[in-house]
Formats: sequence, C-alpha cells, structure tokens
Amino acid sequence: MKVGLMGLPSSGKTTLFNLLTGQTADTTPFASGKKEINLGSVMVPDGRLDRLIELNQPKKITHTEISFVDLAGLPNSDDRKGIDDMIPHLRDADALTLVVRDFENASAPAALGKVNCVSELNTLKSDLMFADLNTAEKRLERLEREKRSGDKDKIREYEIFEKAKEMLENEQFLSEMKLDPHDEKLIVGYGLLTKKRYVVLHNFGEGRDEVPAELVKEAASMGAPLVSMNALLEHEVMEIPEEERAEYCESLGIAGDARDKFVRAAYDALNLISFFTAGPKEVRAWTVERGATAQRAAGKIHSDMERGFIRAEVIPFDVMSEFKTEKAVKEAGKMTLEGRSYIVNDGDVLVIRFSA
Ligand SMILES: Nc1nc2c(ncn2[C@@H]2O[C@H](COP(=O)(O)OP(=O)(O)O)[C@@H](O)[C@H]2O)c(=O)[nH]1
Ligand SMILES: [Mg+2]
Repeated sequence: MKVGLMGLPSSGKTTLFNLLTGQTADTTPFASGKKEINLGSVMVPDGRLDRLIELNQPKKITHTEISFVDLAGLPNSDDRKGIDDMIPHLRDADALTLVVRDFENASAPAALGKVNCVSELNTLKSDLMFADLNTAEKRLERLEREKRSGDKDKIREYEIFEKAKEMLENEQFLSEMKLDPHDEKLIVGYGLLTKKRYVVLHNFGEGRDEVPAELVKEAASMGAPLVSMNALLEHEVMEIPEEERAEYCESLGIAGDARDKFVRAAYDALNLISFFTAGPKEVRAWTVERGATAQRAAGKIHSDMERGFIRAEVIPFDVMSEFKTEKAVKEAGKMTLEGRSYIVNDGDVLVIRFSA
C-alpha cells in the first residue's frame, strides 16, 4: 500500500518524508531542478498491537507497513511543465497526501506569492482535476472510434468518461460519481486521481499552529482527514535522543506524536482494517480491505491457509484485552467459530484452522 506525497514546491514534502521514514532525503529547494523519487516504508503504530505484545511477550513483533513516495514538487499552476512526469507516480498510489505550506519560506519560488495554504490546496485540487480531465478527453477520443464496433463495454465506458468530463468541468471530484462494480472495473486501470482517498497535511511554521477554518472546510468537502503539524520541528524532535525527547517536547509546547497521528490518518484513509495473530512466537498485525472475508484474511497469512480453510476462531480485540489469555476467553464462552464468508472486523484476533 502506497501513499503519495503531493504539494507545491517547498511545502515541506521531503521534510515530512524524512520525518516519516527516518531517511535523510535532500530538502534543497526545487530550484535545484532535481526530479528524484524517495520511497520508504513506515510501521503503522497501533495501540492494540502494543497491548497484545504486553499480553504475549512474543519473540517476534510485526507491524503492518505502508510506504510513502515523495516526488519533486508539482510546478505551480501557471507552469504545468513537469506535471506529466509526476502523474504516473501518483496514479499508482493508493492514497495521496496533499501537503500545504503555512510558513514563510525564502526558498519557495517567488511565483507562489504570499503564504496561503487554502489557495495551495485549491491549486492542488485543480491540478488533480486537470490531470483527470486530460485522461478523460484522451480516452473519449479513442472510444469514439472503438465504440463503433458495438462492444457494450466500450459504449458504457464512453458514457462513464462523458459523465466524468462533465463533472470535472464542473470542478467535481470523480469520487462523487456513483458507479457499480462493473463500471468500476471498466475504468480502474486509468488510476484516476480524483477517485483516490486523501489526507490533507497543514504544515505550519512558528506562530501559525491554528488551522484556518477555511482549510478545515475545504478538507472536509473532499472527505479528507486533516492533520496539522510543524514537520520541521517534529523532525528535529526525532533527532534528539529518545530519553530527552519528552522534556524537549514539553519545553516546545508540542505533544511530539504528530508523526504517529499522521501515519495513522494515512492508514485510515486507505480504508484498510487490521486483524491480529498473537502467540508466544509472534504477535503480528495484518492488513486487509474493509469488508474482506475470513478466507481472504487467511490468504494474507498464507495461500495454503486460504486454500485449505476450515474455520476461523475469532476473538474481538476488546475481549482479548479484557480476558488476557485465549484460555480465559474460551472459558468465558467469548470466542466464536466462523466460516469462510465471515466478514472480518477491525481488531479481530484470529486463529485460522486449515488442512494443508
Ligand atoms: N519553518 C518551517 N520550515 C519548513 C517546514 N517544513 C519544511 N520547511 C523548510 O522548507 C524548505 C523546503 O522543504 P522541503 O521538505 O524540501 O519541501 P518540498 O519541496 O515540498 O519537498 C526546507 O528548507 C525546509 O527546512 C515547517 O514546517 N516549518
Ligand atoms: Mg522535496
């Protein structure tokens, strides 16, 4: 699962990337003209996993991970050169973070003008819509010919892209389009950007920690969670020894947990859930799409488990946490046996029974 970081030059994407991954990617200004791609994976913090570790004292611990990709900044809206280079990398991301700058930055291109995080978000939104409009128009041009064969799917695809074009011209994101699963299949290959899920990151500088109401409104209108942090300061905090961190954060008046909050928000934006396997050997968090069945979850662990699936023993996390051991849960009659089509809940602790 991959989350793309998108934002105007000097909004702090690479700083955020470094904070997230502990890497030391170059944060020199966009003016250097480099077009590099930074990729790194990050453990998703999960308090439930911590509790299961406490209960099981396992030899091995495995978190779920998501990866982040950081690209060179999108050019500002008057200069769309370079946008085409970046789009493919954004297209194959599962979700996007829109980073907006709310701090003075001498290295920011003068063309960007005064600090205005709301207008930055709007610029990014139009860039996204513009890119999708491009895709839709290109596709319509081809389909014009292709649909003449009478192929039902081509005709349907044409209708969908016509509708998409109309929506984009009216500044609507395609995530608002109602499509049935068959329709979805027809267009899934195009990686339409405005159909993705988003997180908005308000990256603020000194004295600007208040989130502008307009930004809250804009983020909400696209259904995106909003996280606010001073990425540079949070990064500085991570660089000092762990035992001094709490005191340092207190002196700065910050909680120091912005990184975890952000990773969590990005994970949630992906619309994934976690289930757990827990024992003395290993406590592990696994990821499946919301709505996945027990059999599908088993397949995440091992393909043999999916194939030979017999049943799942299910303990909801809260029950596990309360009764502490599997034995106690069973004695209390709180463990359920579920078949292959059971829909896994976020936080389920699973034991899969299968025949090899
Ligand atoms: N004051 C302040 N400066 C920041 C913050 N985040 C990034 N910067 C600075 O802004 C410049 C550009 O940051 P960078 O992460 O390279 O931006 P990018 O072009 O979006 O990747 C660097 O000099 C950073 O140190 C922040 O939250 N506050
Ligand atoms: Mg950068």
